[in-house]
Amino acid sequence: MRINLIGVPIYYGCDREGVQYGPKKLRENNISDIFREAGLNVIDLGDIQVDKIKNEDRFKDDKNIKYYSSIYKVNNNLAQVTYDSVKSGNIPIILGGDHSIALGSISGVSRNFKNLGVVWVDAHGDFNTEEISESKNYHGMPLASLAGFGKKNLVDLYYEGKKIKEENIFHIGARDLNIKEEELIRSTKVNLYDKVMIDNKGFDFVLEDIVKKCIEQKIDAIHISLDIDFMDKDLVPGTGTRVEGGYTLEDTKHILDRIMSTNIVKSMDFVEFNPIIDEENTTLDVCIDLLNHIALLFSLEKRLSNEVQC
Ligand code: 5AB
Ligand code: MN
Ligand code: MN
Ligand code: MN
Repeated sequence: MRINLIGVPIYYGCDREGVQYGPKKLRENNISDIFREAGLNVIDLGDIQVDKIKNEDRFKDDKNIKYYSSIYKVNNNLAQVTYDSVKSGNIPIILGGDHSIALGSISGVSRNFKNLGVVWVDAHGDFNTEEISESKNYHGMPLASLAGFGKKNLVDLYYEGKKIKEENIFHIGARDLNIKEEELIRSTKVNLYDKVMIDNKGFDFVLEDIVKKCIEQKIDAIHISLDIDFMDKDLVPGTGTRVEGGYTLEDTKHILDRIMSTNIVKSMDFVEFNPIIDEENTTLDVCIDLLNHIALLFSLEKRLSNEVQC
């Protein structure tokens, strides 16, 4: 088992410059070494190419999705890379970039795992379609495409058909949903653990419910899509769409601990880190801390699987 790092330096999904420098900033801070020092084999596959598009051309190819063609192409290429990675038994960790990249990462992974589960950790639903989106920014839409809603070409990206069953989606942390987006997501079988529920029932209830459903539904692999704006706005100044009332670094680690203890987490997105709006590296430090924790959890998993083989 190897970790494959894949950078996707794109800001077209959020239409705000800076988030494209996330992968570079993390590499400057030795992200590969973090995994290597945890005892893991790691190969950095470099960046997916993102062509330069002028701001004034953002609506040229689709009146309802900014930078549509570029988002399509980058995600289609990314899907091939994540598919190849998981097919070879490796674990791709996709570094955004904005959250638009989850369309490609999950499309690729889902081609290999036929009953994939997705744990989406985020302050936002990312469940708008292009018709109901107010901003027309695609980073607020990828989960809807993956579940089969909205523009057909995006639903059919990489291979035909929706990529994840509604009931295999576990969304944790929503506290800023658009009205129509909320109507849409609540009309589906998506498991929505929003702020009201988390604050009432606690994280342990939520996490045990997810693990129980993964077993009942015979989910064969889990992809975690981690948007750092899940955390409170004061903890992550270096992200574009901050929301108050959010969660702590420890809460985030707690989620990772429980979900990764299933030993079926096979891929992950790490998105929405924008180094140019960061304040005194506050967000960078949080990201590095989280990535250290993720590396530790994968190394524990590797050790356990070696023991089982012996
Ligand atoms: B993120 C908003 N719902 O559609 C929209 O950061 C925000 O990937 C989307 O979760 C935030 O523009 C997308 C208002
Ligand atoms: Mn998001
Ligand atoms: Mn978000
Ligand atoms: Mn965001």
